Amino acid sequence: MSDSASPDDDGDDPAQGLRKIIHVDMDAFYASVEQRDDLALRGKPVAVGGDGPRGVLTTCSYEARKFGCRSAMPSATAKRLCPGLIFRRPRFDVYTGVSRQVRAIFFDYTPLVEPLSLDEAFLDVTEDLRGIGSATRIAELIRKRIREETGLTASAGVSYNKFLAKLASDQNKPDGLCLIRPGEGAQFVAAMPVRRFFGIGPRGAEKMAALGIETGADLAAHDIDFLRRHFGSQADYLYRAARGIDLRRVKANRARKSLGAERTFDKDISSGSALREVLERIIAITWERIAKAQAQGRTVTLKLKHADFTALTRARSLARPVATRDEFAAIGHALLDEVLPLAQPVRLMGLTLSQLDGEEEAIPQPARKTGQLPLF
Ligand code: TTP
Ligand code: MG
Repeated sequence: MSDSASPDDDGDDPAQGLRKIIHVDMDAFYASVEQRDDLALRGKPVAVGGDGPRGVLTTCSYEARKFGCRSAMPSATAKRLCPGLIFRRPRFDVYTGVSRQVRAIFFDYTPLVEPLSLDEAFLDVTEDLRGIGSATRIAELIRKRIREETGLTASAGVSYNKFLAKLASDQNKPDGLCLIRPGEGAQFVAAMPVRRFFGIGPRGAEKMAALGIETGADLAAHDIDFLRRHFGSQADYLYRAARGIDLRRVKANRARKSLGAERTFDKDISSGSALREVLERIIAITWERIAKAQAQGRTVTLKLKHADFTALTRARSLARPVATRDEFAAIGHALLDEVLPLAQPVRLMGLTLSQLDGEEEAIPQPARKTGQLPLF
């Protein structure tokens, strides 16, 4: 679900032409959990999300995808495409539990695990903990254990870098595995539509299409100057990606950047008192998450989205972490007071705590072997 995130290039490993990387991604994650837990949903088109007028699908089962239903689609559109679509509310606590179970399985094979979201992660198994040696074999073992221990299916991509492993995990979904061997990357990428590249969102893909770039081969036909002119800081990443090269390391234990919650209203709100009431509920939810994660953060950010989707944010930072729920709530309300009265009604409000400290925990990197061809 993180395809819109811009991949950062920091921390390149210069020796990392060839690693053994697995990308694991659960199939129709939220919807599969709902089907697992309710027999009546098995084999049926299922959507997870609100079915109200403002609802959108977080995801839907593969049965629903046959009708054209997709993640992030308005529920009204999905119902039109698939009149028999069954809606379920998301149960994040259950998904988080499954995510923990799956991560525990990963850690049996390598400490180098980089989660991208609840349902996907990169694993560097160049030197796996069990001495198995074959990344493909490890991927199959992991998929089998996920099936046995959670009752759910996952797809895996195996390759020599992150970019290719992620493309590969999508290739044979659901319940599939795909291996891109050393030497096969450039060819695999050449045929691939650029919209499937990690870091290229729908808008990026549109921009490329306007430049006549539809596939990896089209992208590879342009030199670095052209890419810099049109894609700025993404140019180096794209230049390499088009050639199946990716130097980014798997970053274990990436520190969480923020914790928060937001609400989209059924009807736009413009009254200050109504907003204060909603803010109270958001504070309660956010603080519960903060307490559970034992997170400490110094910056509180309030976000409002207007009916026309323009956003308004206000932030306040302390010199030390926010200490108590009361302090957190007071800052939240002070930020809201700053933007009242509203110039136009809002459809969404969110509150986050960021600048989190105390979550980093160094994991030693394995010794790097250079010049050695990995066994896939
Ligand atoms: P994805 O891995 O993108 O999707 P998926 O697991 O549902 O389906 P696939 O088989 O194609 O991998 O996202 C994982 C979960 O994240 C998904 O089940 C629901 C959630 N999600 C959202 O809440 N909003 C979104 O826009 C997307 C894409 C996902
Ligand atoms: Mg998934």
